[in-house]
Amino acid sequence: LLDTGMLFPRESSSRELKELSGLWVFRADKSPNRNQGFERAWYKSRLAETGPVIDMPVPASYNDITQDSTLRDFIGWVWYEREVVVPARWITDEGTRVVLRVGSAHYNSVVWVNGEKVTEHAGGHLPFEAEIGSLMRKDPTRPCRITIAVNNTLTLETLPPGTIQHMNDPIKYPDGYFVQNIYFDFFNYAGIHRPVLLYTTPKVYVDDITVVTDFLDNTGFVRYQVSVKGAATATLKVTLMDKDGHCVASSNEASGVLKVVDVKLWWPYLMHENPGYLYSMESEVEVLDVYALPVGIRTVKVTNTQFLINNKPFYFHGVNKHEDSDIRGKGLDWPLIVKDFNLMKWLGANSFRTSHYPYAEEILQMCDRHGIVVIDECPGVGIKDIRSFGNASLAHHLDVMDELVRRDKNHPSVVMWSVANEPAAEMQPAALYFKTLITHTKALDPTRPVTFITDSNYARDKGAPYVDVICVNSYFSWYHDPGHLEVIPIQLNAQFENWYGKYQKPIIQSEYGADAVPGLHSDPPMMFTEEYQNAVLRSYHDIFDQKRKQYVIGELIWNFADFMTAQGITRVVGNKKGIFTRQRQPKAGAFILKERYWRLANETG
Ligand code: GCB
Repeated sequence: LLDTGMLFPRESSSRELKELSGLWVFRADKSPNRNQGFERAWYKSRLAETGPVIDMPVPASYNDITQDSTLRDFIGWVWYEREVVVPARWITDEGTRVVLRVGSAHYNSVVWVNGEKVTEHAGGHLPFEAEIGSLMRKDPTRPCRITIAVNNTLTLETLPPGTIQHMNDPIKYPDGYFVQNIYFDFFNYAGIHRPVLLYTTPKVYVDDITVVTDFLDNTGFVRYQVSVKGAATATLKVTLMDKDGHCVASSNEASGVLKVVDVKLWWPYLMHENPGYLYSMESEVEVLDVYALPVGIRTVKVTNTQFLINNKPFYFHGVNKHEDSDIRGKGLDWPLIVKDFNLMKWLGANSFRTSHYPYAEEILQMCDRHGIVVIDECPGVGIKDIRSFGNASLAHHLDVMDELVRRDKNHPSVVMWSVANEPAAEMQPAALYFKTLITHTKALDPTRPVTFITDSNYARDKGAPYVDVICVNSYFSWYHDPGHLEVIPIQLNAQFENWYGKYQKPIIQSEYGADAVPGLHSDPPMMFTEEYQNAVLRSYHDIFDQKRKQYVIGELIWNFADFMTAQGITRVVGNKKGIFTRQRQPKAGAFILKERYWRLANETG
């Protein structure tokens, strides 16, 4: 189990922060074995001294930044470097910890500071960090050189999994040719996707905080645990403050329960006139370290027909998203984030799923503040090969859940964990795999329901017995019976009745939709036109309306916006199932959803 916390870096009276966003020096290692950087120890000197370099923005995927298709489609190690000068007091004060934090880098990363390795990390969507102050103090006169090597190669043991296929036929392929096979439907963007930063803490510091909230009548309860590192004993003061900065509860214990009279609950934004209410829980160690955590007080429960937030039924009317946009790929981009939130509110969407990997913490913080509900999905997408159910894969999957829950456990917006998307759940090893994975996740967080998203047959799915909510994807009249809109009512009805009949658990339609190339029209509707996408949506909605008063507790459109995929014969410059284009302009389907979601908002919240 993980032995350190991963609190989001925040400035306070005891902590400073320095963002390293901007231009970094960059080189892809295009040597035949992709390993020259390690063989020649590129981290030992400035990258520019060992070969040609280019400018690379951070955060961003590197793939779409240049005109070079070999970089867009590159597989292997790329090298980033940046020199940074830090305030002298960070170095002279031996009592300061300087932490280097990478928000995320896809997929495997190794980090050096002034030529010395400080950490490595496997996994593309979660943060990692290392204390580097002691290293910087070895030679306080020189700037600090940070080198990060990132490798996007996916194997059967990575999440998502992939395979490297060597093409040895000399008649068809050049010498040494290989390709990356993937089993998921989005472009394998790579690079440093989220901000890299340096932050300081005192030697004695708040390392982790866990809060679990509850309420009874007008009283809120914040059960908390603060872990302090760097001292055997420390005097702690925990203060919970309301939005106006008034103290509403406090304690001097490292763990306990804070009672809040006249509690203001955290509500999703369409259920309450004052949604997304956040208290601030300030943890202060001796007078040394201060960390303020936003806290929303709310409960989540699942019955066999309902999903309850604060004991009120919640109906998910929302979207599936991707972190994806032109030029930046999967790089964190504030204008895009804020635009997407504005569009979700325009639509009346009350929720989304982080398909198919954990999104940036900055996005979850927006959800907390705006009262948007999140199904938090790990990168378990494309588990299709029987070898991906092996022990090494499972061990890594458990580790990723550890890291995900550690990072996201305190977000009130996160109401459910999704451990996978469309795995081959009918395969024999899936039963033990999902039993283990879901039991583990529930042990990490007993307060939230756990699910995975299935497209398997209800009678043969071996993971479904372990989930709290059945999440089903289906593409009737698209991948099955393409062009036959008339089959949707009968097939969708059967889908719901079969799943509910077998499991008596609430059901979310976690994906449905159709590709629409913006501007393509036909009446009567034909596949790939906006009219066809409209017709699919309308037909699904009719059945949702029949079932939502029974046990269907949500509908999430696939997808919020068009997104990039690998090239292939079914994808026309990416997946076009967005109701918005990749540039976030509405297709006709967006207006159908907008009308529907606002109607649902008025009926159900
Ligand atoms: C799915 C997948 C999603 C795809 C989508 C599609 O079932 O979960 O990742 O993009 O279908 O459009 O094929």
